[in-house]
Amino acid sequence: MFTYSYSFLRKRRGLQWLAFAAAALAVIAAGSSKARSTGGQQSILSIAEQRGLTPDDAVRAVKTFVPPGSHDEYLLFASGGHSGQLHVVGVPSMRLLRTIAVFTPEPWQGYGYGADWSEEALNEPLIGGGPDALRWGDSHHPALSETDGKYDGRFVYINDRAHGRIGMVDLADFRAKQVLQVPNIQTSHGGIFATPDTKYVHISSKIPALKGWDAQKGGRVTVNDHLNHFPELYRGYSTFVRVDQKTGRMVMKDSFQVELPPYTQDLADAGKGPSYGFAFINSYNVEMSTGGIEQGKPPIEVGASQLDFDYLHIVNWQRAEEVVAAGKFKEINGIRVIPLETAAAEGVLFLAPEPRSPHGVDVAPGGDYITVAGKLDPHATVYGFDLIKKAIDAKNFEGKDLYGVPILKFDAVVAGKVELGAGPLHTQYDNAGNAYTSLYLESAVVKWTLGPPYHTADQAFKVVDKINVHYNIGHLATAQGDTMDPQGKYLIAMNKWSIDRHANVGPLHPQNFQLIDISGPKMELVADMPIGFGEPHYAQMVKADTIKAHEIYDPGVSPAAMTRSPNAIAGPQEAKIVRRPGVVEVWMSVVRSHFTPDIIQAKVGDRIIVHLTNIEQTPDATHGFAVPTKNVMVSLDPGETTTVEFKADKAGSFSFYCTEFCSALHLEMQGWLIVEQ
Ligand code: RUQ
Ligand code: CUA
Repeated sequence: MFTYSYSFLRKRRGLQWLAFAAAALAVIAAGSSKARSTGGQQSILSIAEQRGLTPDDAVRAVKTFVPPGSHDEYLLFASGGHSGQLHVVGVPSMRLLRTIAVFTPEPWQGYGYGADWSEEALNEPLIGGGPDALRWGDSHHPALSETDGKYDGRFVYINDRAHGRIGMVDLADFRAKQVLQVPNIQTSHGGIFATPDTKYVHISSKIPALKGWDAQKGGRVTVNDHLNHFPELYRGYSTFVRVDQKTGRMVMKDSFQVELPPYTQDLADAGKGPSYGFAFINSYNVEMSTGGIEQGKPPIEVGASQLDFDYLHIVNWQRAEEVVAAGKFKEINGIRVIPLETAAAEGVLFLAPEPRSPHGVDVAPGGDYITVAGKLDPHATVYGFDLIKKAIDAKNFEGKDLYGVPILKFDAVVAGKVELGAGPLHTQYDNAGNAYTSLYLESAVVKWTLGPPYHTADQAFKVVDKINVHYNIGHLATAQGDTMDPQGKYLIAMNKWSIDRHANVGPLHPQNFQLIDISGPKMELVADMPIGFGEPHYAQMVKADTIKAHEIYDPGVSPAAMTRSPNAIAGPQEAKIVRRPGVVEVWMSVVRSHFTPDIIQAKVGDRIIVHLTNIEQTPDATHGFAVPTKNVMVSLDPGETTTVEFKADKAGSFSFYCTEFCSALHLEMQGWLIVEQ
């Protein structure tokens, strides 16, 4: 079966390869007839020799190989960072399957180029002021929807770190359907997370913003002096955005905010199981340093690190619902807000000290432990939810902060501390009571044990393994590792620097995802994947068969509403052009290889409205509708009806065309827009 070169074996890792070959033979002998019949095995070793691969490389290749035509077991939904988008990657093959446009226009998907809601959403002026058309976002933390604490494959939400925006992607068709501006928040970080039932998605502010923006509207302090009144004028906001269970859309009128002190709130996570109804938000800069070296103040990174402790914020959102229902809120910029004093007085908000300047806060699958990673401190601090609950009930407070928020006693709520290494940031979990924390400064992932009931007290909170990654890891994601159904198996290290890991494509290197096999007692690095498009932050990994997207739309469906569009037509026979003063409205059918009508006549200044129906019912029969010299580029999937509107602003003939190579006569799939003077 195998022919191998003895000189190769002798020269190089002969014994290892012999062992590997024997093992491989055994596998093949025990395996399918398919493996035996391909006839390709004879050259495995000679290929390995030619390519300079080691037996370990061969193991890695086999672990990650997904044969042509086969599918990956998991899908990774990874943020696209300041590309503003969301990436979908297959695991274990580490192949990019799809990028979904969310915060940034994307012509391939016809996103933000004249069609339907995406045009409006991306052109909506910001609450509180901003440009007419914000053309970027910084996507950080995706959150798949959950039912009973498990991913349910319905929707995915993602925040815009640069703004208080949330994008919602419908997994029925992998398209963004809503970009919601959350009031009173300028920048965001805490979340998105979904509550275990997706009743709410949560987002909190990053850098505190002017309280409800009202100081901007002629408050008593001038703009120049705002920062000198930081503790009075600025606030953070924790937002519970209500989700419509049928459409996944976020509904502002049923949402509410809890006002927070102007500490810099960082990451956040949802309670589940025993901690259902609670949310946990980290903070740093409780010193409220604003920088300003010229004014004799310390730079922020120094000013924000003066105290030994910052505060973990504990929000009882079920209590908050009652407080809102009792009318104890103020409406600010269209959302119901529980003022800080009310939140403190009514048992909505508590603080617990956490060692200085932490970063991630991650709730374990059982909802029982909450890990706060040290960033500047080499430890993880693990809080017990039972301890938190007990301390709240017993009013075991060490005092109150400046704003009257009760502070729980540190020793009363901490279940364990683990020394992990340099620069711990984020934590994920497996199905055996282990935690995995990224070590940014050390470029490593460390595996450690949780306490009872997973590990006995003497085995609890101990480091059990560590692996190097390349390089400067930020987030990490284990398979379903932030749900109540963690799978173990795989871990993705999301590295900020790649340095020498990939071919040099210029000074802006790709980010580097690394796949780590965590199924055995030792973690094993099995693949690198360059991400040459934005800087991913967090990702979530879900069993691929949880998601059941459509292959085609039913005839005439508008993806924005997922219902049949009133402007759908059945075929070319229903195509028509209707003219009114200043408006040309077209109902156009699109099919291989023709637009009907294929000539549209208009006058300069006319508003042109085209309702396009792709009447195909064949998977992959996507067509485009692109108009040169206009920002009009629509992508139409099989069955889809979409409307595009634009202005005929200058005279001329414009040859619109189909942008997808859809058929042998694709190149003939074009028409004319004639604009008369
Ligand atoms: S961040 S690398 Cu999630 Cu925005 Cu930690
Ligand atoms: Cu339709 Cu090309």
